[in-house]
Amino acid sequence: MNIIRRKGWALPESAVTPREFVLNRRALMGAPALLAAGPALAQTGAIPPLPEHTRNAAFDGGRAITAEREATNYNNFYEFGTYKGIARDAQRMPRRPWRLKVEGLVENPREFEIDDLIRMMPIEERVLRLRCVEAWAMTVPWSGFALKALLDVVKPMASAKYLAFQTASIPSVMPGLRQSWYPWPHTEACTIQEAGNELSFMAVGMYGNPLPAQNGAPIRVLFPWKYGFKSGKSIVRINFQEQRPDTFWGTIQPQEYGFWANVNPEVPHPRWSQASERLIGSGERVPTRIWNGYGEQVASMYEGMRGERLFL
Ligand SMILES: Nc1nc2c(c(=O)[nH]1)N[C@H]1C(S)=C(S)[C@@H](COP(=O)(O)O)O[C@H]1N2
Ligand SMILES: [Mo]
Repeated sequence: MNIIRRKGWALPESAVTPREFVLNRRALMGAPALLAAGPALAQTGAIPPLPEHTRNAAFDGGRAITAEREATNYNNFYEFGTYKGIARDAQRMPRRPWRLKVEGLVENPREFEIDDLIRMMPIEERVLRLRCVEAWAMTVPWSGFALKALLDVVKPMASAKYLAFQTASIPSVMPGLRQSWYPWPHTEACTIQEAGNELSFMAVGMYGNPLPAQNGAPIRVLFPWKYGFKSGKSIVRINFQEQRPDTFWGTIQPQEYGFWANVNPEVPHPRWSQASERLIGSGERVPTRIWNGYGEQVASMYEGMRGERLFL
């Protein structure tokens, strides 16, 4: 058994709040919005360690785990900027307090305080591959819970066909939100059937520790068989709805980033091949696999679907 404990050096966030964040708060003290948020920001503090949990041997990643410093320093998180080096600036994002609303067509709509949610869910570790549409990939030990377990708590109604995952918008720390041509807030979506698939995962940690800001703290979704842009970060709201939600990338460029976005080496992006992928860290190139190698768990969901562009 593989028990995951926090590292001894895991500190309350207040002890590691970077200087820029402190300066930023002071610089903006006069802003009415921030005054309103003042008490909440003042409480930005302890991030509890993850509860003890074990690795689920059914998800071993199938390849070498990416070095932690690579996976946490090469990111896509457009709220902080459109370049890969957003990790440092993302530290300004307050990770507590944090609430996740789960609402819409569910019998038990809930607003979870994040640490209550983590305490109540069955936390496990899974090593999963993440494949970005830009043709790089990483393999990460994520801690979290099956999205299915959340469905069991909120109980979707029969009319719920889709889930929309909305990322936090915090203009005071997310300079990307000023790029007003993007359809903020970042929203991505899946079907109710995809949400109930055992592979759909809500991550709250990686490498045994709470998620770092740049990877989507404190909670993000993962659809390991789809291109990474479907896996929204820093989620504040999950809405169950009947209509297919408008999505971030589907609004920007629907011809290049479709709703389904399942990984397939034989369906090129209009501007580049998807036949192979680069493993971040090692730089090695390996062949891309259909469904990112997870066909056994997911392919049957799409059997017989007609008229849908399943692969981008
Ligand atoms: N809110 C939000 N979520 C997001 C993104 C983003 O820009 N904003 N980028 C996506 C893309 S394109 C990828 S590949 C993954 C990257 O996750 P990582 O930085 O943890 O590797 O996050 C996805 N989730
Ligand atoms: Mo991506």
